[in-house]
Amino acid sequence: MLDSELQTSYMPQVHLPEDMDKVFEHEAKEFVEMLMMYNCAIREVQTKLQVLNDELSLTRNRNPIQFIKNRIKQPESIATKLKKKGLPHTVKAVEENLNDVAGIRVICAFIDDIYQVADMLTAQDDIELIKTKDYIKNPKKNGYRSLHLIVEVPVFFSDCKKKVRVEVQIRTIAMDFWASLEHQVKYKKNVRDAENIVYELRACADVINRTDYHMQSIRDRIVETD
Ligand code: 0O2
Repeated sequence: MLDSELQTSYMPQVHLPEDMDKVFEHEAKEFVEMLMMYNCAIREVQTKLQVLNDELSLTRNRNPIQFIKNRIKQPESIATKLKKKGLPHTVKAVEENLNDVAGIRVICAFIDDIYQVADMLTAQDDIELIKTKDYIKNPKKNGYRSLHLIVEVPVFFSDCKKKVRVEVQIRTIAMDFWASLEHQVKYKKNVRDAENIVYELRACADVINRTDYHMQSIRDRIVETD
């Protein structure tokens, strides 16, 4: 059983299953330490983003980032993903194969802010860009749009330094609004009229995309007159 001291009071959003040591092959303690490490990596990347936003707010009177959300993948979801990929339920398998245990979502007002934030973050010399998936330039069939970056950030502990992966999803407010509703359809069973809902969501995604670009062009005209 897990030592109660290991219960993640510093990670209140993580729900540890009762049978952690069964689920994670007797590595429950190491698993909680791993979650702590991902939690630290989230804090590091989130601070970097907040610093960039503060600086731009002061120097250019602009706030490219509207708000930031973060989440640690729940142990059950980690176990499900490992099973799906045919991998053992071990800390090593998680660290080597899962990119999204630590997740940060950055919400911007305009599409060009998304790319500016991504460029500024990945230009930092302690951030290593591992992978980019640009679902804005190449939207998914269902209409999903977002820029995904997998980055590695060094986290310094008392006796070692570890490079930790974080998935950063950057999208507009409208794209986020769309993705939240679509996520509900995806994970809810027996949704009535699902086929039409999928079709209508696809249409909404196109409207949102046109509106995002239109809003940006209006913003540009306003800025030009400054
Ligand atoms: P949750 O519940 O949000 O954590 P990979 O093995 O990493 O290459 P993966 O995980 O499919 O493959 O990567 P991808 O495509 O970058 O998607 C990662 C995350 O993006 C998903 O995590 C979702 O959060 C989001 N996402 C991707 N596609 C869609 C989509 O069509 N609709 C919505 N609403 N979100 C999407 P999870 O683990 O699937 O889910």
